[in-house]
Amino acid sequence: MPAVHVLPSADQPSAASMGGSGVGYRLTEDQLMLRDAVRLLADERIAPRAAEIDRTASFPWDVKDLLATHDVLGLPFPVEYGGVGGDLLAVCLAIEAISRACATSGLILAVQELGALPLLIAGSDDQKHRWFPDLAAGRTLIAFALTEAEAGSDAAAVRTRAVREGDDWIIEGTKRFISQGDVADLVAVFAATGSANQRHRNLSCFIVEKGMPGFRSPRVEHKMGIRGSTTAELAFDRVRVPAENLVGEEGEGFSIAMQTLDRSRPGIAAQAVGIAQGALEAATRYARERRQFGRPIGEFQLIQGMLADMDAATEGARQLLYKACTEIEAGSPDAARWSAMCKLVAGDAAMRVTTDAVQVLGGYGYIDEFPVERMMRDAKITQLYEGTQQIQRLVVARSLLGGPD
Ligand code: COS
Repeated sequence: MPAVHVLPSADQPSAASMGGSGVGYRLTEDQLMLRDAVRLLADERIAPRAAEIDRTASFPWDVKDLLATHDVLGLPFPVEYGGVGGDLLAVCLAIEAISRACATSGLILAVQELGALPLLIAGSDDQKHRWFPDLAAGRTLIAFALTEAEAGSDAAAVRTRAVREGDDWIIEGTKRFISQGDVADLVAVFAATGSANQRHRNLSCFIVEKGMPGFRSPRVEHKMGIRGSTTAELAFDRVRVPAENLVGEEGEGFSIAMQTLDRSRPGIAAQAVGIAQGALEAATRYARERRQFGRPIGEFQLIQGMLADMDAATEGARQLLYKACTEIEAGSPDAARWSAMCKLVAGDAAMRVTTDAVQVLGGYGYIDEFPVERMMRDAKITQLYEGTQQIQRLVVARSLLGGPD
């Protein structure tokens, strides 16, 4: 037997780059049942609405109610606050199953989780009792407002300010690109409470409630994809927020936002995997039925090769996503890397797979008689929001190399 050559420790791959903690996953009975039930619900009730939701670009309140009625919106919330107590993998299985039919609808659950995460991470027991039962039941919606016109990738550059006045905070500023910001009842808002040179200790997180004087949504963006999911600008004109709406400690906002993204990016990866799966299935169906040169185009090797690559890319992204959820749920110290990696791989897979699906359908792929052009438009956002793919690479590289560059 040849001697095993041991590399000097500095040259050895880290545990992180060798599969993490070694925690494996196997979907539990409950998770399999959840996945299948949500898939059926999506096939029967959401898929028939998807094209119309896209065409009208209006928020699908009926789908929100459907997800609420079937307890899907309760998944991210603990049982003691009226939720279902699903783990991260369960939430992602549901987002994937819904997004396979309609990416806009999958985002309803993803945003409900995203908006609630600051409270889940740093909220007090009182805050959870106050807001979670309604959120878990889907009676209310919550959004997450970090991004501003000048603070996108550079999340610490937030200019919205909150100033203490007696027992209240006064919030002034504008947020941009806030998913479901105009339809939400609550918004987790990140505002500067310190000085700019404190940078990562400068932000604090507040829950702003719909109807608070001075809080409004002046406009909704016109978008390429996820058209039924409203993307709002939010304006805060001296909005008075009581001190009990501060989430966590003053100055803790940046850390809360980063921890939130560690758990929410897998939700976007799940949306991407669902979109890719939907496109793969549509392209496969078409390849079986469409006849050219006297036979189904699925009999041509060039089409077979595309379908095989699409399947492999989708499954690869799915397996990384499930593994990432398991690592993050197990408390991996490398959660940021797992989260960034799964969104990076799944977002790119969704873009490639949906683009190839359009190619398999040829001219029919380019018109709205078939769903793949919508899926291709929807896929693009998964490479952009909750951190661009460039930011995901930066997070992974920092984990490998250590510290900011
Ligand atoms: N969890 C907890 N803390 C974290 C963290 C994480 N995942 N990532 C960073 N931090 C902490 C760091 O430990 C550091 O703390 P100290 O000051 O105590 O050392 C601090 O936060 C600053 O970290 P860093 O220097 O890495 O911050 P940067 O300003 O360089 O920003 C990126 C880091 C780029 C990763 C961050 O700004 C980011 O994620 N940007 C994208 C934002 C985004 O996704 N926006 C989409 C809209 S929100 S839906």
